[in-house]
Amino acid sequence: MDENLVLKEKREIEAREDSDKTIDPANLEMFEVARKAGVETAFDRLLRQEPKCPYCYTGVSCRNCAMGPCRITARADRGVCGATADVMVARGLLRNTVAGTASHVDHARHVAIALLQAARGEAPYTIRDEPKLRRIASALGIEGADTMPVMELAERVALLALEEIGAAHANGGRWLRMHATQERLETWSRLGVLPEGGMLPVLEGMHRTSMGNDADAVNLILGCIKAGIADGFYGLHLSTDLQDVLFGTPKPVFSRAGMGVLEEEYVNIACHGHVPVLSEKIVEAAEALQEEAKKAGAKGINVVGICCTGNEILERLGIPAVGNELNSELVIATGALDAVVVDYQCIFPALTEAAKCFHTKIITTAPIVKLPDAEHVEFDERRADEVAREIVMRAIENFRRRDPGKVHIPGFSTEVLAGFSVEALLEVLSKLSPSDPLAPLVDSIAKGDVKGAVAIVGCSNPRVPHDLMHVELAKELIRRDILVIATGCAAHAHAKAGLMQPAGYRMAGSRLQGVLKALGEAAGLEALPPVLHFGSCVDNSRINQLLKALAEKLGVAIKDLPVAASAPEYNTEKALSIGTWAVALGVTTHVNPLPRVAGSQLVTELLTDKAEELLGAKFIHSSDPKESADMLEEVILEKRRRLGLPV
Ligand code: BF8
Repeated sequence: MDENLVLKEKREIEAREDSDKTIDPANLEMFEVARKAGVETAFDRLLRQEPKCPYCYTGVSCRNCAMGPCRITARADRGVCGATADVMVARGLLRNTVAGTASHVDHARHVAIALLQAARGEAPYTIRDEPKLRRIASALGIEGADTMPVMELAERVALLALEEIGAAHANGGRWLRMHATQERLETWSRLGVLPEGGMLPVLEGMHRTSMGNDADAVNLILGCIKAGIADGFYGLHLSTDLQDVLFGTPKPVFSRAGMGVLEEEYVNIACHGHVPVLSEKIVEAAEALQEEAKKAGAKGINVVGICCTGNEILERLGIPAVGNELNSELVIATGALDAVVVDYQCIFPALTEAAKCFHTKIITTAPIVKLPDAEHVEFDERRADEVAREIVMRAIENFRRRDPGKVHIPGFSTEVLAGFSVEALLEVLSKLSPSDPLAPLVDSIAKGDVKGAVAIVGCSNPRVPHDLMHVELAKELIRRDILVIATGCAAHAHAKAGLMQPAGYRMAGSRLQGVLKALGEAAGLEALPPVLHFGSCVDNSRINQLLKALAEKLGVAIKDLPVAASAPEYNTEKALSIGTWAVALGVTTHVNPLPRVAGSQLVTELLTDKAEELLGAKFIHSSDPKESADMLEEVILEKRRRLGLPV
């Protein structure tokens, strides 16, 4: 137990003025508006949680059975069952990790079912990227992948996906083998952490952490790694693969980011959550119902995106991004949103409270995500068009109830270039080197013009000044000629800060600037942005796709590449499982705030030291952007030294 950590954080949080809580100028402007309207936000509620429970903070508490709840104190070095601090910390971490894996695997399952229904003509979706479907089918070993009628092939792929997700026994793990390198498969097999399928590590993780089971902290952490790997391949990769097949593989697309994308004279609908199966249909329905909006007195319909479903419709359709998770309540306080349509994950229960102060309707759609005081319109892929139409019509009707006197839209929005799938990136690179697209990137890395790359990913968290770590860390890294790739709420932060527009290349170091300019000009742009928008959180799969291609091209393991990752404002369990996957891949990963492991020296050492021996990567932590950049740069320089590259 470390009360000092808890009290230090309390002091820091309580000392913050509004201007210390966020670097997003729109959020800052909205704090005042929200207060006047009586809207409370996560920033306010956080204060009432201080000081945090020191036992939970450091992971030395357990409520898994009814002999407790227990905690480790000066006079109790074990829980009632005998669990030690190490066991409580490891068990808690595994429970969090499997919850993250469960979220992504369930998302993937949802998309696989939509594909299956589309293939059988039961749901109104088409196959927008047939070549990708055929490539995936072929990599999965489906015979006749090149010639089979497209819907028959889609059905085969969807059924195989569902089988792989639910696999209860080792079945070959075709999705895993399609996307993992041979070296990693061997490493994971040696450690006994190869997951059988998507669901089993979750089931097993819940089982082994229940009372009277696994009490070996090292073994429990291996369970975390297994769950992380399951998330990466059966959650993230599977979702991205099938979403690209159904909705198209992203290509570079210009749009705007920030609260200023709301339009006062339009019906504003925000899509919030994660799965494009719903949000794509909302965009289509909004397009079809523009005239209805005009009849209601609006100029038309303006769909915007929040969080990851926002990233999905931004990267494929160029829909503007209104903000990330910590913008979601304050966006409602603009009074300009006629509906917020949510599916699942990262939806604050408090949204309905904020909405009560305005006319805004919160519309839930998933049977597993209902909010008291929200309207529920259940989404069913088979009736997707009908449901989307009904939701959009409700938003249009609600526009009539909007109180213009309560509308306050901050004027901030920035240009963003999104849509960097690996396929799109290779297309840009092929302009410079048609026969060997990766060559220009590899050459730039070898020479040191691009020193390396860092993926900045994950959430926002009011414990950390909003967007500050994402943006300041990215600025530090690009200044040092390190390319940044971003997804999730991090990508929203970078977009709002202008780091995802071509003109942003000037913020990079001179050598990286040269590369961004050369690549950008080849693509008909002023330059490539210094931070590339790789999509939503499930699109972290695209980062592995790129790393695998680079590792295979260079004939080295991913763990030897000059790359690293960071989730500098993480909050969700999903971020934990993704981070664990990254370390399992061999990518050293920076996290902030500190995960709840400080109460166990054994677990802390495993994650921050011993993992390197086992996997070639580890977790690192710092809450300071400059220090974090130093640590990440050192990881990259060390890899360069080992590869014999100039540093
Ligand atoms: O899946 S980054 S707060 S929105 S968990 Fe959630 Fe975190 Fe945002 Fe996307 Ni990812």
